Amino acid sequence: MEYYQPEIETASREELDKIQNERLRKIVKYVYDRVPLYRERMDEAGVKPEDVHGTEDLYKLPFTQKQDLRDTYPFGMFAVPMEDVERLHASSGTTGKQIVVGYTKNDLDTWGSMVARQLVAAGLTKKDKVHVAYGYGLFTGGLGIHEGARRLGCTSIPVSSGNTARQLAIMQDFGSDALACTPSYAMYLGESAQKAGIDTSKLPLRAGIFGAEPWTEEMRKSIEKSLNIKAYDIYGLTEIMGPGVAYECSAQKGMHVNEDHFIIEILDPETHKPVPDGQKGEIVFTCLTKEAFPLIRFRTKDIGTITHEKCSCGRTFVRMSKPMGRTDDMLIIRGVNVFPSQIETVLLQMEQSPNYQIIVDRQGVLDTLEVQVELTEEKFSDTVADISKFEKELTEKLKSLLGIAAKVTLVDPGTIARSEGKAKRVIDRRKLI
Ligand code: DLL
Repeated sequence: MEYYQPEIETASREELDKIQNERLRKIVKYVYDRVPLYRERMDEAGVKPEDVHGTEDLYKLPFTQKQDLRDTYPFGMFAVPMEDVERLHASSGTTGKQIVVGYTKNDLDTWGSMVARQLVAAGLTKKDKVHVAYGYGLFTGGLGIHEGARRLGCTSIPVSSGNTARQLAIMQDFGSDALACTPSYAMYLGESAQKAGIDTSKLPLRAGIFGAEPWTEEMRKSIEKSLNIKAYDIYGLTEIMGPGVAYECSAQKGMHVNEDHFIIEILDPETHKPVPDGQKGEIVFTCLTKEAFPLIRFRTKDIGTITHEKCSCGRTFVRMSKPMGRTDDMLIIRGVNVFPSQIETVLLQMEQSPNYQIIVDRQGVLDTLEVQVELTEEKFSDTVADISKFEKELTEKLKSLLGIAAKVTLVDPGTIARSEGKAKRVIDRRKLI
């Protein structure tokens, strides 16, 4: 069995506990001294850094969530001055504004080795060429995998996302050994390869490093067949580290969480108390080593389970399940996080009726997003030319805010069903879980 850092990936529970306890004490003091939000929250809760001796005291610490990042936008929760920040990344927040995170040089080094662990767990070595088709840019996927491939000594092929014909040509001509992208894009690449008559069994490609969105075992099988590879799941989120938080090994029975850098808790979303292994709850992470942007007890809103059972691969890190849903309304469409409230923001900016409905579907292997917007009586009486101008403007605004294209369908006033309780804004016809 190959590991990237065997001494830590197979460390005993006692050693891991010791590392976590020491690092937790240090990071709690670090954030208390450097980030006003933590100092205020901890003072309010009557907790001092010295009250936290180890993971058994985690429950004393206040939670953080996406809203905190929005409230302190852009850099209010950074723990180092900007001169020590080597890179910024961002992702969408619940309304128009992005949330921003930062990495110091050491953070980028750690990130690289965590992703390198994933690549080794997927059977890669420095001899391999890693085709990175996650988006490069503020999204953590592209540059995160890139950092890991670099760290392991692989040859990176930084293709970024899009332009499927070119992706396939590169895969054939350069001989990519591994493909890293969202599972839905991998499905699309597989389907396109078949359509183009490419015999994937003749390609060197043998592993896929897929994550950033929910995907099923059926999708895994279908990708493995069409691309003739073994597909591995990886999990991460912008706020914590992007890809590099948890990864599958050859056993493929859950994702190992990099416990020397993160503590995972599974909490009952109502009581906030830990649930036993195997029971569903909200996934909460604490960063143990990050310098620029260490989050303590960050509520991911992802629902999942963990197990401490021994894994046949020899790794001792706890394993988390695939996320089984979310406690909020975040949708992931073609790998992009979309909140219904972002759409509402655009409509309100354009002084439109707040009656809308979002329809997410899957055509072939691609997610589709349609926004049905009810015209106001006033707009309805406009000329056809005016209405079509409005439709165009709305389409453009949505695209620029969401980062993906949505089909806008304007409907007559009063036609979107009114609800007596919570409005049902989203109809998701994809079968993902
Ligand atoms: O998606 C980071 C990432 C990039 C992970 C590349 C893996 C590979 P965000 O855009 O902030 O970050 O989205 C994070 O995506 O809270 C989950 O809901 C979802 N997610 C991420 N990985 C998986 C996965 C990146 N393997 C949000 N399975 C998370 C299911 C996933 N959902």
